[in-house]
Amino acid sequence: MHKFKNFVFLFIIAVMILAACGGGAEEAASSCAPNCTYEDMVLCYPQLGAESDWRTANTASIKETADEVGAKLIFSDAQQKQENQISAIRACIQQDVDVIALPPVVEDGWDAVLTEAQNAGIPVIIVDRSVSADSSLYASHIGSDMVLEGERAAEEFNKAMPDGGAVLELSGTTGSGAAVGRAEGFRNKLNSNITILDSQTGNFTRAEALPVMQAFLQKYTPGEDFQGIFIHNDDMGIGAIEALKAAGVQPGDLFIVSVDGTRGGFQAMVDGWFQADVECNPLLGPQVFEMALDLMNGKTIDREVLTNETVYYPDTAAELLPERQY
Ligand code: GYE
Repeated sequence: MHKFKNFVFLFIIAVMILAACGGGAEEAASSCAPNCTYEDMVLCYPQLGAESDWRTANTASIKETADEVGAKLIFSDAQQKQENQISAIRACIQQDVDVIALPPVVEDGWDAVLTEAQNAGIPVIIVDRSVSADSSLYASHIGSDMVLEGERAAEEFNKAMPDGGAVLELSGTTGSGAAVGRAEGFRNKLNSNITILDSQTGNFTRAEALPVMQAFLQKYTPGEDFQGIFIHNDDMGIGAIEALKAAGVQPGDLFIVSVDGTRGGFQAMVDGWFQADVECNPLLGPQVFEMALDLMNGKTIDREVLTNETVYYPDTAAELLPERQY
């Protein structure tokens, strides 16, 4: 009986400890809750880099929203290096920010620093790309459905190449949620009579895509060995076009589908190089700040917020180009 009482006592203690540690999104409320305003907010945005026009637009959206609502923003640029993002997060934890909004350069390797933020009682919103960490380590994810984007791209090739063919893939940063998701979606939906002849990364940049495309053109003859290219973002597409032009390829010789829908991508459609551009919207600032405020006020938030997106085509590109915000 004595032993049993001890057991019950220890069990109750264990339950109490677990209850105290288990940080749900709603428990992370700030001391100003439930009346926190944007003036109370310090938001940390350890941006992953400045690799593309998409990224530039994302940074601008975050900075503009902070200014508009009157919140304090701690912004940094990790130059596409995860270790820099991790150091920036640690610095933000040290400064006891209210919320961290993290656009992760790659999917893996976040468990330790997310646990540190959680232990410090700072909620983390994962923005744009996803993480592989357990979802109990962050409050929510706001961003695009990268798998769906890859599927949409595949459907364009299926329509354009009903009798099959071969395509090249210029993929984004290795291990990034955007590249992994787009590659997966593309393979999910691509008809079995269309083969992926080769796939190489251009790290989402113009500068790195150019030599990758040049190397492809050394190895494979356009029109003969491959009829199309799936490119994971517009900046790499623009780098690839330079290589194609230099090799004497004409707009329309190949069926090219890109992702993002930046002004550069629209121009490439106007010029006849891209046959479709799958939208990926970088203007996430307003949603991020709104959710951050809800977290500070202890409100229940959605664990996943996906952006509504479409596919753009050359027939409306010239008309839409002047209105593009990025
Ligand atoms: O497509 C690309 C950028 O993660 C969705 O990153 C983002 C991607 C975007 O470099 O242009």
